[in-house]
Amino acid sequence: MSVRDPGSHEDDKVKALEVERSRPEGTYLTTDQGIPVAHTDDSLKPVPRGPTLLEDFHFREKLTRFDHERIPERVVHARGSGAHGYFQVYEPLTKYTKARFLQDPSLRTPVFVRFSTVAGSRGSADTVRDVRGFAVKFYTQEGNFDLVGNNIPVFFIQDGIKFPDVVHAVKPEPHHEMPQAASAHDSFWDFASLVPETAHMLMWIMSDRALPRSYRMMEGFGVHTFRLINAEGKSRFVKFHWKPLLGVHSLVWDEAQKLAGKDPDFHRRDLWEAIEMGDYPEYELGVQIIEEEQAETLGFDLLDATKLVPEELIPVRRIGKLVLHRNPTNFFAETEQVAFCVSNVVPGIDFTNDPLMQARLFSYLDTQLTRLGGPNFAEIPINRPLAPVHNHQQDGFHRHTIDAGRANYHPNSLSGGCPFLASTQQGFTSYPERVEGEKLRIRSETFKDHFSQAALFFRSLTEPERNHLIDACKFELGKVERKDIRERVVKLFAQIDGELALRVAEALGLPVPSAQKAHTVQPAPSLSQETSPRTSIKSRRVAVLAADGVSAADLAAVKQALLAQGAQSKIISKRLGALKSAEGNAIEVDKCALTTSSVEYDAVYVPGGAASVAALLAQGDIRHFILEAYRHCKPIGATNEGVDLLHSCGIDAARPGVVTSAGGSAFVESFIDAIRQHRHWGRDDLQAIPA
Ligand code: HDE
Repeated sequence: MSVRDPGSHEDDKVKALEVERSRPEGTYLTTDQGIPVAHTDDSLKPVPRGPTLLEDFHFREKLTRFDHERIPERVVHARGSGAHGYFQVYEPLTKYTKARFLQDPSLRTPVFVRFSTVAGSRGSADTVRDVRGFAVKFYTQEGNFDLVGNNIPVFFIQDGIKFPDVVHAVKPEPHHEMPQAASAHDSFWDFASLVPETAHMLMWIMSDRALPRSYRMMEGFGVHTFRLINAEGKSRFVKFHWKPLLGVHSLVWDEAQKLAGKDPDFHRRDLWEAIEMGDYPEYELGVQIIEEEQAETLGFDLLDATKLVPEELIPVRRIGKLVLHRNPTNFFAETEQVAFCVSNVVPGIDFTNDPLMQARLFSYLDTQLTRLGGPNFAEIPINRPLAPVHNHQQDGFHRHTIDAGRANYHPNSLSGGCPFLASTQQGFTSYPERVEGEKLRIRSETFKDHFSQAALFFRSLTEPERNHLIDACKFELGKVERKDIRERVVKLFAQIDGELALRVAEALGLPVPSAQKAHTVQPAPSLSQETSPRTSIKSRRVAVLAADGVSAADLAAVKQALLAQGAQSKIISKRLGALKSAEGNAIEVDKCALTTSSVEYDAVYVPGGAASVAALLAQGDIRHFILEAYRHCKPIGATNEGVDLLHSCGIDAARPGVVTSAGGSAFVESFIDAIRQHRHWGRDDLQAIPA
């Protein structure tokens, strides 16, 4: 019988972790030494009121362990959420790479994914304006491959030596440690205005991309150019992409800020609940493959991480699917202790000379030494490869492996030469790239253009998206106290786009810079979120506002139709318990209006029922709920008397995304279609909405 390769089945990692799990069922309490404990509520002392005795080892152990529970949080990406899953390639990629996990479509490679924000501390809110991390650890048969990406395809800086500077600038200011998880402060914009290479990334973080609706609805990018190497040793450049099957969707800024208070765990909860409910997040892995000769013709440098390759230039080929189907068992053991390292690649994948990537190849392993307390962090269960590990590395803090034998060096004869070297076909061999040049601290001339792609991104957005971006700039700079910094930023914006600079300058009461650069750009629609598929309402949350006397018939029709499309509806009322419908039956309330808010939902529905609507009309919270959802451009549906409630709130049934009718299947279809669109930006009366 052949033994299956570890890492060839989706559950291999979960099974490997099972050995490490400790379950309390049927056990008694013990010390760390396994000594049964009969009493844990009082320390040992001379009765009745004497001092605690030093010999109380149980007391000392319990307190000591508690005192040492914390490890340093990640210096960036401290706040995160993880999930287990698997990756499966659609067809063999043999032509491009020898990586085994990309050869066999029947193989499900186990993965662990961690999503994160960058700037905030571990306890900060999920919905802040920020880049999101999208880090994937593939436990392949040839060892771990970590694709440590972000949800934005470019970065602030071109050379990793500036990473400490950009991170210090965006993190809370050193004198008073404020503000938490926010770029809207002087030091960030001071840095940005002095470092023009930030221009392109500034456009992305001021855009809706920095406010994802869900980790399940954002793209991921490897950012750097990598190499794919095939068995013949041929190298091609590659950019990695993750495409969410639910499409790419965002929150709006006012909503994101409110959510940060109402539910700071909004993204974490969304991911957890989706997986618990079987709505497994899915993403396709995409590649842009670029021949070495082609790289010379792109008009920008592939080694510059402030540049992207527009899909219109080189299409993204979707090569496989990632499915997240299991929540971690323990947050600390898995999500907190997972250690991604950009340097973890498998044969068939290699690095390039991108100076940002080069710094990352050093930094990740280095940071884990402090964060995880020594060099043996790869032995922590979540980090341990499924592929066998044999080498002469030894000792250090927290060593688990017990190495047998006398030979802890290579070459040796005492262990018969083992572990022996893999063949060059099997083992990792670096791509033999030719390198020469003088050693100098100089930026390549090919990295000099900081504005063309910033302009390309800005001009590729739809008008509502551009408005959001400009509003974000007004907000951020409105929080900057120093006028000279604001002025410098506006001058920087003028290098990107005249309209951007003009509108931001006007809002800040600053003169419009005279020197403006006019870029002739051919918009790339793929950069706009609005082009992402709007095919499904799966897992969207619809708030149903109801009180006693609600029409059970209206409610049942809409609820069933939403359910059939995979969406959820939650009945919200003034109190928990059961409502009595107009027809006389009992309807269980899901959420009490006190504990929930419109910002937690994707759409609102008001069913008919005269008594229900009259009761809702008298509640300011409910009117606010509807108006706030309207202001956030969410779909709003109402049937029968429910329509009166919208009218009383001043919402006109003819507005975009407002769906009203006397019920029936036509209503349901239009309402579902409105939810599918996600947000309805065409509402031009939003400034007047008091919510
Ligand atoms: Fe990171 N980054 N980074 N980064 N990064 C870390 O590693 C670093 C960069 C990214 O969920 C740290 O384990 C340098 C780009 C993610 O655990 C640290 C540079 C991209 C995560 C580090 C960058 C990323 C990190 C902190 C510039 C997108 C979270 C804790 C050269 C492609 C991984 C840790 C997780 C985490 C260094 C820039 C993505 C300090 C030096 C560009 C998703 O090693």
